[in-house]
Amino acid sequence: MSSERHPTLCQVVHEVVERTPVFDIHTHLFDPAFESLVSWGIDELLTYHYLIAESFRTAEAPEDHFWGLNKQEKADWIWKQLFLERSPLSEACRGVLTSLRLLGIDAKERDLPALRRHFAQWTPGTFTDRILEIAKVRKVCMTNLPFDNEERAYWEKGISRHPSFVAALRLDPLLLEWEKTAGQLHAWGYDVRADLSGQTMGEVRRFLGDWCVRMDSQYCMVSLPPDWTCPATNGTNRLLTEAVLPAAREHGQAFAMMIGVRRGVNPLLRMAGDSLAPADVPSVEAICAAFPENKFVCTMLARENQHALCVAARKFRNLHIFGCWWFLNNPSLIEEITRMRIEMLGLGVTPQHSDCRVMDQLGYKWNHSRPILAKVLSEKYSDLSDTGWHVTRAEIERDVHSLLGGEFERFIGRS
Ligand code: HDL
Ligand code: ZN
Repeated sequence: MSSERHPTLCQVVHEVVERTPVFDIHTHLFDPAFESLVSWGIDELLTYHYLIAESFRTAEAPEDHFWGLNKQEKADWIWKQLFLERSPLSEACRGVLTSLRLLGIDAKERDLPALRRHFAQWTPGTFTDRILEIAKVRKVCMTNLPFDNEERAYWEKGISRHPSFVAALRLDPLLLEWEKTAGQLHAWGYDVRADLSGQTMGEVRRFLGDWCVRMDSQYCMVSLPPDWTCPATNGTNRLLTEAVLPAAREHGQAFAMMIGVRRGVNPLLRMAGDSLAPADVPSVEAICAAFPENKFVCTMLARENQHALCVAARKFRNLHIFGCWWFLNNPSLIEEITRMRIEMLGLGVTPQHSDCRVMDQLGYKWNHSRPILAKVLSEKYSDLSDTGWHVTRAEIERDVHSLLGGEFERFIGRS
């Protein structure tokens, strides 16, 4: 492999990637100020929906008893099914153990009650600062839903924000469940109608402006199903093109589209029951072409869409692609996708985000992804050296900062 021809270069690349602080551009984590919404600790780690899906495969009709258990009982069962009765080889299982190791917690005794006792040393606030330090994460972007009553209450009362947490305005209820959401907006004083008539579009723009300002949101975002197409004359696309995109231009918001989820293919798994399907990349190209003044950020869930999405990003400078999302966040696929993206887009991409739901996961998700990025970059810099072009450490540091959130900040106008 070409990196073997330049071992020193390879060592420098790995060192720089390991130590460069990252902007994690999409997570489901909350600033500790959102108290009741903060998820951390071993029982939250073990009841992550990825592990619920995996543990359900190990027993007959587990849903009959699992959903009736409390959080600790659920974690006990998952620990037994996935860690004690069989080796925890999956990426999500490995992640639990990496997170514990990075926190200095030794799991080799396999004693879950003893593991729990370690977490008593922290509060949500001190744990947050410790995990940000361990994971070398300089900024965490949350997923923020003004439509969620519990979260909205924190925004409306006003909170003292943690400096490392920023907000993104999530719009799934507005774009995908308008009939229900119209009632919420109307109750909040926005003159909107379920049939989108009257002042609806202007009032939705006013709602979006109010929340972009209140949250100081980095960008607006939506998760779209695989059958989403553009152009189209449905309610989703009318709200998107007549309200969301104009508001995004007015308030300097990029618009992030996460495309390919099929919700609830197995309802028995509840949040763990979502799947995927290949989506329509020409629709991404069409919306970028139709709205050249808007900035689009995009990730797609199907492995089959990744090459075409790279080509789309080559065609439209107002399109920035990111992440190995969800079912793609596995070492074999991260390496394949990252290598393809750098070969086709150079440094104009954000290779990874964590999608963490549990604060502890920042440790493992970045600890697992960094070496893969370093491996691919080492190869590419070695190939560059073979042409006689030798990069300096400072140039490597510049490039890695760019890939770990710096280019994204430039793209969204927040650098
Ligand atoms: O819609 C999304 O943002 C997805 O990331 C879902 O939250 C999904 O459940 C998830 O957690 N993926 O990692
Ligand atoms: Zn997510």
